[in-house]
Amino acid sequence: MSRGHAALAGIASVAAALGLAELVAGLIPQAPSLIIAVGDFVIDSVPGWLEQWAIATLGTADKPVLIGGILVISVLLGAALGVLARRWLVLAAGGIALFALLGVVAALADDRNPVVLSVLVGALGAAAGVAVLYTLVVALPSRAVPPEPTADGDAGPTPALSPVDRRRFLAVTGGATVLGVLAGVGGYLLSGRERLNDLRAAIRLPAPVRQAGPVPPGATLDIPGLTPLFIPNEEFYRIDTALRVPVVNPDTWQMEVRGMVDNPFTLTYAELMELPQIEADITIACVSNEVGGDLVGNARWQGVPLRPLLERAGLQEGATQLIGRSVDGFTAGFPTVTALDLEEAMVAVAMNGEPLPAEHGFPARLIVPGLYGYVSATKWLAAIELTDWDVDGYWIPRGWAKEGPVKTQARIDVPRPGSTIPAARRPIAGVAWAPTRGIEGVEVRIDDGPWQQAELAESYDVDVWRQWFLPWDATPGRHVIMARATDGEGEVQTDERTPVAPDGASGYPVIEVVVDG
Ligand SMILES: Nc1nc2c(c(=O)[nH]1)N[C@H]1C(S)=C(S)[C@@H](COP(=O)(O)O)O[C@H]1N2
Ligand SMILES: [Mo]
Repeated sequence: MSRGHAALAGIASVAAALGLAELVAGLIPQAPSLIIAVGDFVIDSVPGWLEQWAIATLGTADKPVLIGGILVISVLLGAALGVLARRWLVLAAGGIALFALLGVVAALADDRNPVVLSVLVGALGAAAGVAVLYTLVVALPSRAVPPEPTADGDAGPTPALSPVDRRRFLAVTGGATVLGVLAGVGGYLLSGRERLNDLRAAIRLPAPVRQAGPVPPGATLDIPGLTPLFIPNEEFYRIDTALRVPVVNPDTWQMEVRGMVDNPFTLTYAELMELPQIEADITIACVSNEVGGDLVGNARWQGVPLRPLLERAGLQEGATQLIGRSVDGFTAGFPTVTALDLEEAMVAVAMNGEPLPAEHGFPARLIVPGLYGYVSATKWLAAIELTDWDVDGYWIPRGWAKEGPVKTQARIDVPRPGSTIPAARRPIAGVAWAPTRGIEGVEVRIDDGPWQQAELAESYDVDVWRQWFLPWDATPGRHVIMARATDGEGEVQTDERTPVAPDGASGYPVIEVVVDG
């Protein structure tokens, strides 16, 4: 058998192994996906700066890239094992078993994965892989007539394939590969998302005791290309360390309030939904958002305010930090006083009028105005823990600041940075945010001209970003446009350029456009 054929056989074996493992993982609710397990293991093992670099350069594509990388390595490994199998089938079979074992070890590193099911998934995958490899490398070719020895006496490790057998070999190889891929995709789709959407659709949100807004008509500007006041859920930025979105069943979900409190308690989803809820429009932002970036968004959130929950728990002396703990182990902590001071700080259950989407933390998450998400916005919330200030959330030992207040920022949306536009009278427009402080003014500077006051859309809530625009007679040539915001306390945003680490990017947004003559 040629090297090429052997490599194909190896790839088909790995496809069968991964496919069956993913299918089993999708069919049995608690069984882990080994691919996801390896990915999670990688995320947990890489240094913080590398993880942050991946988020910064790849954005939301970081997860597909990681999974893609794992698959590419698997295919290469499969090809190598196929070639190896020509002479040393047992060794190659051992390689497949080791490959599966690696996945099982990664799965067991996460103690949410049941041991028996993890081993089962790995064993079935390995068995499928070895079976396909044996069939293709041994069973099929052995029916072929052994070839005449060549001049140098080397007949090859396994017999060459006759034309008929070659066709049969390619059919079986292709079939195994296609079946493996289909099983893998099927398993991924079966992994609980569909069922979750049915559960979400059945939820009826209670009417809030305090409503957000109302949003005055003047709060939105009608300028093509300008970011809307509310970002639809499907378009809302998403940042988290979760490779597979946690699928949390609201019927079994519970949230604990515990730690340095006199009366720790637990709430079921039904109990949480019976508590008085508020609604609030809040702009949230990621500390990894570059100046001019889009890891920021505004939504209407609904949920149970934190303060009454903390009062019920009874804060102990020294409980200076509130830590949100996710079902996946992620943690984020911020000063307890923030939760007591801000009426809008909440355990959110809804986003823009519907139960939280799975990607944004279903069934419940924390939302705190004015704090970056990495210290506050824990999704898939499992517990609220009251601690002293010494306990650190997930990102703190990875090089990020302990406190994460959102920096005042403006962004230029129109004209598109780097675009070429016709010479005409047209608006320069964007959004600016300083949650909890509000935006009082935005100024724009074109080339070396003076700072000009932009027109602001009407403000109705300090926690919500504000749209702004400046009419501009665009003259032919290349232009540099910058902007800066002033918050509700009269503080102009700093022009000092800092990177996103450790506490958020600062500096004026600057864009360049070319105006056609
Ligand atoms: N469980 C969990 N919650 C999390 C995170 C995470 O990695 N895991 N990331 C946080 C960060 S860094 C941000 S910026 C916000 C983003 O929320 P969004 O994805 O709904 O926009 O979620 C926060 N909550
Ligand atoms: Mo973030």
